[in-house]
Amino acid sequence: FLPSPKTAAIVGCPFRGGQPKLGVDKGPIHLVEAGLVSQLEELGWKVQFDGHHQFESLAAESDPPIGKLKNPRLVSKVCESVAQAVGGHAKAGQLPVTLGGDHSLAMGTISGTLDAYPDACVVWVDAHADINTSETTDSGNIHGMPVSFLMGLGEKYSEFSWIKPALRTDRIVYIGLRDIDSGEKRLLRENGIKAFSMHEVDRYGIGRVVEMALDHVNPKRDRPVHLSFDVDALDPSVAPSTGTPVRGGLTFREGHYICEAIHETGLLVALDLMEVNPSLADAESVRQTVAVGCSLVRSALGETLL
Ligand code: B3U
Ligand code: MN
Ligand code: MN
Repeated sequence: FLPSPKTAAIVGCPFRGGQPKLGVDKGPIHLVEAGLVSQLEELGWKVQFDGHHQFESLAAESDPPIGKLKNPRLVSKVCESVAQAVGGHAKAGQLPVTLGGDHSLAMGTISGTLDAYPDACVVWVDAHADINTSETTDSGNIHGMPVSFLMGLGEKYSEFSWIKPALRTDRIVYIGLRDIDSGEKRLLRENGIKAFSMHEVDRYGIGRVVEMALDHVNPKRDRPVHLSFDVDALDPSVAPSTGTPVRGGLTFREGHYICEAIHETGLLVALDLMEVNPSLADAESVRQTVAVGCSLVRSALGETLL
């Protein structure tokens, strides 16, 4: 789908409004400072990066909860601007690589991708399903809800009216799940949404899981793919610096394998790397998590082992 020479556009999103922990807004800064831009250039990509997005001007004077939703106006405005950035890069034939920041940003990135490529499918790699609605959420944190907004599930709020419910339930597949709220389990079941939890990764191995996942959302391998990778999909021993680590996650290789296999399809049109939080854990854990984040992006953009 992408013209040559291939250009990646880094969309740095220092944003934490979708969850309560400090520091996740520093994730993109650390990923770029670790050398991500030059690493991608070494893989043969042209890389466009004109600094991280600034969201300060989007803060409302007052942003009280709407129902259970926390920071709703800010999250909505930020995601709307991210949707425009990602959609613009995609329409210009570039590969947007969005660095989070918390995963509420995917409301923006996937909206942008579907605007440019209405036929795209989503591979969502995460410990969590992020499909709570304003009714099912316990935490009120919008990073646990982007998928429901993209699908138009749950109550509609005028503050989020820019979001088109453009994501079909059969155009997303999950890999790595292991911490799903009961309301989310019901939503997945009732909407027939395909998910490969860690149980399926154990049973079939990551190779077959990725193949089955793509068979579901992309049977003819002709649809553009948006890969939304939450670093907490990885086991906390591999990626400790993240807001909601859950044990029993993907190994280093399983995480990279997903990225490599999606690169091999030649169908990747957008990538998110979310929830790297350099303020959590010790310096060595932060270095390790940032390094893993960079290497996941490199794998998705074509780095091979041989
Ligand atoms: N499902 C919970 C927890 C959670 C979701 N995403 C993350 N944590 N990172 C919630 O808050 O909705
Ligand atoms: Mn997530
Ligand atoms: Mn997660």
